Amino acid sequence: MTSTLFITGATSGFGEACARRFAEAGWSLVITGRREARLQALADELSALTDVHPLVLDVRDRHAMERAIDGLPEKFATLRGLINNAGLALGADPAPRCDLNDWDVMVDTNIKGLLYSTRLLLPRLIAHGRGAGIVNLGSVAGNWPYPGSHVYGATKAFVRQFSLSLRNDLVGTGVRVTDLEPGLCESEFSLVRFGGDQAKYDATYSGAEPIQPEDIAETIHWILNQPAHININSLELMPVSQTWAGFAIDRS
Ligand code: NDP
Ligand code: 8X3
Repeated sequence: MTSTLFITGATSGFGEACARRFAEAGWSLVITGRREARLQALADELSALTDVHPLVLDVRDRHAMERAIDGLPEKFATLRGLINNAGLALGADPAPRCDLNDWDVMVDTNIKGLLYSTRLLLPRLIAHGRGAGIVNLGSVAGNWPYPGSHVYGATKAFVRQFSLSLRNDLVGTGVRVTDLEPGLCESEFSLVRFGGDQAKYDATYSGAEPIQPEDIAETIHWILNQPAHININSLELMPVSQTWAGFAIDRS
């Protein structure tokens, strides 16, 4: 049986690196994202290696998601993998200075978008059965609070709890679920977070030897290729340069 993978957010970072990694390994791909030109260029490139179906989609648009998934060609009827990767942080200011619109976008993308793709694609994963798997992109921010992580971290804590809970409901189907929780990784994530501010991007990664998208793709490839009787429940990884913050104490 062909192995087919659905990736949300394949136009940059982890999603793009996963598309390349799994195409090299011969998996068929459904790749998604909002930036059509990038998505099409990736589809054109990877079509030399495998079947690729690009879907220009905003994961926040439930009805567009339903239509696009309903309309998938028959050859994508069953899925061996789903990588719920589309997501973002907006800002890192203290909560009292934040814009509620940014909080809406994070909740709608990181939580609701992930719920839509999961629920809409579950029948196709269950149809594949034993050996299928979902990898949800959580974050260290879902485990460890840091100043400015508030809503972003809370969305990733949701992703962790939802991932662990979902496993209960999939018992007997053979479908695995993993919450992958990376720390500092170099991608457009920080350009998005800081509104395109290149200086803040550079400061975030400078001297830190951050994890690279290709490292995450390799990890996800490992997770989805575990023997069918093994579920990696959660996996947290950080660059060696990153550790936990100490407790903050206000002495004013
Ligand atoms: P990037 O910014 O490089 O990639 C994010 C991807 O998500 C893009 O392909 C983007 O595509 C897509 N996306 C964002 N919003 C939407 C939307 N509304 N609809 C569809 N696609 C969307 O970031 P990363 O690759 O680093 O991040 C990927 C995931 O990993 C995110 O969930 C992030 O929270 C998580 N993560 C990142 C870490 C890091 O340090 N980089 C660490 C831990 C977790 P487009 O704009 O074309 O729609
Ligand atoms: C992104 C990792 O440490 O910037 O999820 O929150 S961090």
